[in-house]
Amino acid sequence: MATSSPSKSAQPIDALIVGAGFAGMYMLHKLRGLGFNASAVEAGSGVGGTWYWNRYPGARVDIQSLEYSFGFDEELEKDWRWSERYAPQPELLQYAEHVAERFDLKRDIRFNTRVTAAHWDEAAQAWKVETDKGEAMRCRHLILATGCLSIPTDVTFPGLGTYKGDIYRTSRWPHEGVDFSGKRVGIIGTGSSAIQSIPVIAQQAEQLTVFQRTPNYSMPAHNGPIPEADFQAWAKDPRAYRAASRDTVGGFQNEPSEAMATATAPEEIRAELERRWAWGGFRILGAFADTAVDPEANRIVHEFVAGKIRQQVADPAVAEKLTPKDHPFGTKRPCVDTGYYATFNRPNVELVDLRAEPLSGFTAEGIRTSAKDYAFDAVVLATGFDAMTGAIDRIDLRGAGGRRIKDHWAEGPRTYLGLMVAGFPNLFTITGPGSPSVLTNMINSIEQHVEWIADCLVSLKQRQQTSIEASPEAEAAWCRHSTEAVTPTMLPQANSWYMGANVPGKPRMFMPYAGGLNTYTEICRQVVAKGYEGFIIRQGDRVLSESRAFTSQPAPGEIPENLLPIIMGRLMAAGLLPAE
Ligand code: NA7
Repeated sequence: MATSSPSKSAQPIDALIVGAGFAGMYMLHKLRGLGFNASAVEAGSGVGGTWYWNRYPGARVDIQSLEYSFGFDEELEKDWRWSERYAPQPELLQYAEHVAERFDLKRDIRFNTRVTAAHWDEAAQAWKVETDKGEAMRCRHLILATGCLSIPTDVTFPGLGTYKGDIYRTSRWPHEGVDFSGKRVGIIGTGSSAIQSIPVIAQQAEQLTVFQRTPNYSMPAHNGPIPEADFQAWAKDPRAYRAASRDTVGGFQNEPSEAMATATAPEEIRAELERRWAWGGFRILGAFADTAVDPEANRIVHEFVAGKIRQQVADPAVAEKLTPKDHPFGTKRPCVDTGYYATFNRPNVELVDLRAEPLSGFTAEGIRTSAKDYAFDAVVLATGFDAMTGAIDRIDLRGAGGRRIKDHWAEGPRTYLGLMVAGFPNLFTITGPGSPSVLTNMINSIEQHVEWIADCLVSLKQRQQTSIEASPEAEAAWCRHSTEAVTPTMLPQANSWYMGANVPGKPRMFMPYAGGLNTYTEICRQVVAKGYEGFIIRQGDRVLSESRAFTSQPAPGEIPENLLPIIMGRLMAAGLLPAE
């Protein structure tokens, strides 16, 4: 830690926010509006977070823009018009800039600056923060708005350094864009970033070769102008529309059905899935109540999607390779595409199945697999992120007694409500591990967290309390509750980034909270209503309020009768319910 900063003797600011994506921007605006002395630090040269970094061709949001936009300010809402159902990245970045300008946020954001260390100073009841610019800052509250998918995985391939062509990462795309005209291009990965960029790159490049290790499920966006009926549904009462979005499992409207696929006639299943496929995007996820829990119900939806892939891809062998087989439908975040499968019908596009011919590494000319050498002018790495914990792990973060977050999270990220960590006073995470975050419409999750944190800071200030931290007991109870929420589902069966499975050596743990945004919001409300249950609140070293238990679990909703045996069975097998 640097000790010679001129700011060292100054009073700590009320809050330092790390990150100026949508979460950081709203947090800054909210706290300033409440009279707090707050500022933000951002690694990029501009606002927008995800939409600042991920500028690859075809990048766009996978939740409808009417729902993926801020609802905290009525005037902002009324003034902004999205051009398409699913806005493209440039428009999302323009929106972020518009928000920053409208609320004059940039004057309190330090750009091109990365926080490298943050240590809790018990005596001062403040965080000492350092940046890569050598600055030292102090703040009462440290709020990590660092994003869930902001640090690319450190994927390396043998011989990568010897490759003579150009290398691009979807997550660090050049701001000036890339012209692939007349080029032979290879792309590694078939996650959402690749699935969005492949159709666009294929139209430009002379030849595109897609290296696929694991196929994903992808639904058509049917993108275009926002249908008038959808627009009117929002315009007639934007408040009610937002409230309805927030009061859902996923933070977006999805027509959730209570019907069971296993108890529905095949022709009705088909009609319902066709209707939702024609609607596009994530609507299919709400078709049946048992898809996420019952393997048979899941297989029914899988078969439908596999049929759709066969319909779109002319060569049956290629269609077969593009069909997911290693994970149940919906256990990884499904992709939303524009012309992905049909792209494989183009004469200039080739699919390489890395399960059949594993990738050996790079040569000076391109990529070598066990079967042959491929020559490229450019290679795109769409290889994913060190999700949810990556950005936090990279900060030398030490709480009370110098405990490192890395040690605290050695077996996976443990938090209370995905908002705070035991032993790390006055440290908040926005959409952190243990919260619904990546299983939801991020904007709605961000707004809920920002408002909860702001209310908490107001409450502390009014009572002249200097610190709040999660009790170890409440943290343990939240981890147990999170495990109970996900165990009955098939979500843990996939080798997904939700599980940390895409990063070698990362502990396997289902990181987001799977109980639903609506349930989660109610839990957070109850925690506050009970006087910040599960938190230890201090004034200096004096404990003012200490309620260590976490009891705010709302009664589970009606569970359909034929799902009960599956749910109970899984909970018992996991030791979460006593065996009968
Ligand atoms: P993803 O979804 O994590 O996709 C990464 C892809 O890269 C995936 O297909 C991986 O295959 C592949 N990959 C990663 N490492 C390798 C190596 N070493 N060799 C071959 N292939 C590899 O990241 P995205 O950026 O596409 O999307 C992230 C989220 O952003 C997405 O879920 C949306 O919510 C938005 P694998 O599956 O590991 O076999």
